[in-house]
Amino acid sequence: ALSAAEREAVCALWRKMGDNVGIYTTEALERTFLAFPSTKTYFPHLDLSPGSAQVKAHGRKVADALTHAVGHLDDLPGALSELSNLHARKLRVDPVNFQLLCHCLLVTLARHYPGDFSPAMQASLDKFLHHVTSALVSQYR
Ligand code: ZNH
Repeated sequence: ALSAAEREAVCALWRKMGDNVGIYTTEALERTFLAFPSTKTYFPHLDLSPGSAQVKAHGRKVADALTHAVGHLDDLPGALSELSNLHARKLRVDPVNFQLLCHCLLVTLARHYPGDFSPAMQASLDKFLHHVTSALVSQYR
């Protein structure tokens, strides 16, 4: 689990982001699709071109799920169980792809919050995203 200091770092950055979580999650998705094109195969039904309204809408949903997770750091598996079920059984996303998206989320946040992105902040966010990923892939078998 995250230490008190790690939680505070994640929560502080989330408070600072406010309404921008959706914008930055969308940027992270765009970076993921560009840097790791194989991730696009899960979205054949969406327009993935830069600036796409569909990617923006999807980014907002993923952002809301991340914000929900920040609010439930004590029970991520419980808070994300429905989403885990969706990704495992219906979407069948290979777990490796979560690491790629998480990497791009870190890069995006480092770019927009350079002054906040100390090594400790990076480690805290990485741990948070790792726990989110663990929760999301917990129903894979
Ligand atoms: Zn996912 C969907 C979240 C990752 C793929 N997602 C989704 C949603 C959400 C999410 C919230 C919506 C749901 C509903 O609608 O109900 N994801 C998420 C998160 C994460 C993720 C939080 C991490 C962090 N995903 C992911 C990945 C992938 C994916 C990595 C691949 C690559 N998803 C997906 C898909 C979908 C989703 C395909 C569906 C879309 C549509 O719209 O169709």
